[in-house]
Amino acid sequence: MAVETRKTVKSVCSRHYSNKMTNFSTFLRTAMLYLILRTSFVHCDITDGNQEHLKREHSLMKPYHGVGSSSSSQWDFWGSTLVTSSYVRLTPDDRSKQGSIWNTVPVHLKDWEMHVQYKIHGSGKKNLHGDGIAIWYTKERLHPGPVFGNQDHFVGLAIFLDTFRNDLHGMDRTFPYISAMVSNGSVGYDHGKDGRSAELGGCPAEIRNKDHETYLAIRYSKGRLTVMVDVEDKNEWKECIDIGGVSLPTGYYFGASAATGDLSDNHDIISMKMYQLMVEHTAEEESQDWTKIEPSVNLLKSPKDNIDDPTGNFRGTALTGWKVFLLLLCSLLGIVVCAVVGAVVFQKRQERNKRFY
Ligand SMILES: [Ca+2]
Repeated sequence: MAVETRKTVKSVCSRHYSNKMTNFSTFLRTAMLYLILRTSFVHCDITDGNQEHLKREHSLMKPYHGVGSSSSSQWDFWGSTLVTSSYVRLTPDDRSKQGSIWNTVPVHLKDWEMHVQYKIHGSGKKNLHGDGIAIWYTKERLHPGPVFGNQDHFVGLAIFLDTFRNDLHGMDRTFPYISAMVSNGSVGYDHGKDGRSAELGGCPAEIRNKDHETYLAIRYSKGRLTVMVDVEDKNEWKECIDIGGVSLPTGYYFGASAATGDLSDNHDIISMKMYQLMVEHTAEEESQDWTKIEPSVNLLKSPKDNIDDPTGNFRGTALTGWKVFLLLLCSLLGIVVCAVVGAVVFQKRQERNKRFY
């Protein structure tokens, strides 16, 4: 079985914490280094000794042999989608297009990480392009509709790479904007608000018209949903969304869709690579029927609550460590600031006293 090393979960951990130490004094660096290593090890310990396996039946890769062309194909496509040997174009840079591509094999993994390489590009100037791409893990597949080319009131998980601002009142955030939504079908996507009323979290990201590769990683493990982006050509992940208390079943399908309206872009998927995360579960969790789980999010569940909860204990521990680290960092900064201010005041007084003598 093939194992890809470029962006494993382990590297997510090390990259994520690797650039936190710039612009500090040597003293702070030493203290921080200890703390950073300590907290990042808490995260990385989880996958140490395990392997992250590429699952080919859930992955879409160049040159996309057999995609959609036979009954045994593992990917179907619909609408304006064009499959070439180097990219899957969900929509061209034309108005009112919709396209999607869907894995035909349901996912029976409890813990997984999906890496999506994509490219959004077009001739439209700033703010004159749209609408974006959505990545799906849903109960149903190939149901065209108004949400980035897919059905509304979907059941499952959606990650939106929204390139067009619909909500002119929501000027507190910049676009393109990446957000996540989990639904059991009862909640609709609010286009007018760019999905803000139901979003679980998000981040702005400059994902359009880049000369370099752009990536998105979606990780679901033990009730925790993490979304990372790599769009700055630094070959490192940046955290976008990280929330606990998320319930997603097995047996759903991965897909990607895109849509254009009056404004447009080329929305290309270069690859979707699915990795199995080797994570241990309790006997009770193993005996549960994971296909019966209803997609939901327990927003009231704090990381602290997860410590005794088998659905998220390791992340709870890590976050507690992270809090301790932040607290210590703030204390250190406070001491340094007080020392500097004190020294300056003392020096000024000395100078003033000298003048009197
Ligand atoms: Ca939008």
